[in-house]
Amino acid sequence: MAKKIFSGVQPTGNLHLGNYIGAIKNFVDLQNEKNNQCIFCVVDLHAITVKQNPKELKNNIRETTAAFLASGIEPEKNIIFNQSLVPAHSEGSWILGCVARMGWLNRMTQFKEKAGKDKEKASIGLYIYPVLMAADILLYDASHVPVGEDQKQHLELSRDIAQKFNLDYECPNFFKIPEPLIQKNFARIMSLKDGTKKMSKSDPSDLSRINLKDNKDEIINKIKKAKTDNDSMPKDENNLNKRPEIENLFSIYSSLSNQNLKSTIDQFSGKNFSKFKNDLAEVVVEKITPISNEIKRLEKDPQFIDNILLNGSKKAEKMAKLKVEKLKEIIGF
Ligand code: AQP
Repeated sequence: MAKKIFSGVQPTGNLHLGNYIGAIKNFVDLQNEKNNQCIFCVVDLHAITVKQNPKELKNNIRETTAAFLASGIEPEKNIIFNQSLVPAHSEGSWILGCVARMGWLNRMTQFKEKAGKDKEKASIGLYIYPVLMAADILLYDASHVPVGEDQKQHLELSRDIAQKFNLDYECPNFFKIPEPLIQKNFARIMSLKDGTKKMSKSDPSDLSRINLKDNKDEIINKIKKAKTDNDSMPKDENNLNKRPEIENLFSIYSSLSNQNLKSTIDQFSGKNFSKFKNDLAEVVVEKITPISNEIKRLEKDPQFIDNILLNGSKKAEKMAKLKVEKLKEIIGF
């Protein structure tokens, strides 16, 4: 069945292997499925929920777009744009914010994690981040939303908002209820330094992640330094969940080699960790360095990237504006 896909990535710098395996790699697979219509958004309005340096933000918007292109997302086949070029996202978000309930938002674990202990000082934008995400998705009648596991809760909130709006305003099919598309395997890539923490752009340690712009030597060095444990090579999947660092490295190898965890375990059974790390580095270098080189090449031509975003935003604007107009009519504006 043809799907209408919407997904976004924040232009907050340091795009990493987790973003690639958990999101961008799937975007490429989805664009290649017959008849799918895909909209990929650089969600810059989401990025400013935490303070950004304006110059860096502009560069990061281009870098994220370059990462889409370098990973194989084709601008002719899909819509690629940045959120702030389409005002309907902000407008829709306000209206949906009047539908969402405080109790729902209070349950969002990402806010709790990102706001930390001092939530009084967190921006209101960070708190209502999932409402903007709901607007992003619902304004395009997206049927499916590919996200990493960490975004599942936000997607469920989008579904709740859509259902409540349809019910409150007695327009049963106005908002399409989107389905999450979460990979069954390797949905969450963890830090190379701590297997219990997700790999993240904002981790202060650069050694915790493989950046999509890392070169060969950086990748090899980071994998060499990745945390392991003192146990022997796993022989099966039993107990692997008690060895998060090992499970993570085996997951990365499996995902990039397009094989399941069991095949990777069998492949390295009886071998030592240095052999495994060498082979892992080889697989990561093979996958990531062409992407890294292409991102750097594209970044030398900012005008080219800006044109892609501008063209994409014109197509996106047409759809989102129409939906907001209908939304306003239903509300009574
Ligand atoms: N570690 C991860 N494993 C799998 N998927 C991941 N994603 C992010 N981290 C991992 C997925 O990548 C997509 C884009 O994410 P984002 O950049 O919009 O937001 P994020 O989840 O906040 O990314 P970070 O790296 O964790 O940033 P910070 O450090 O700022 O919080 C999403 O689909 C996400 O699931």
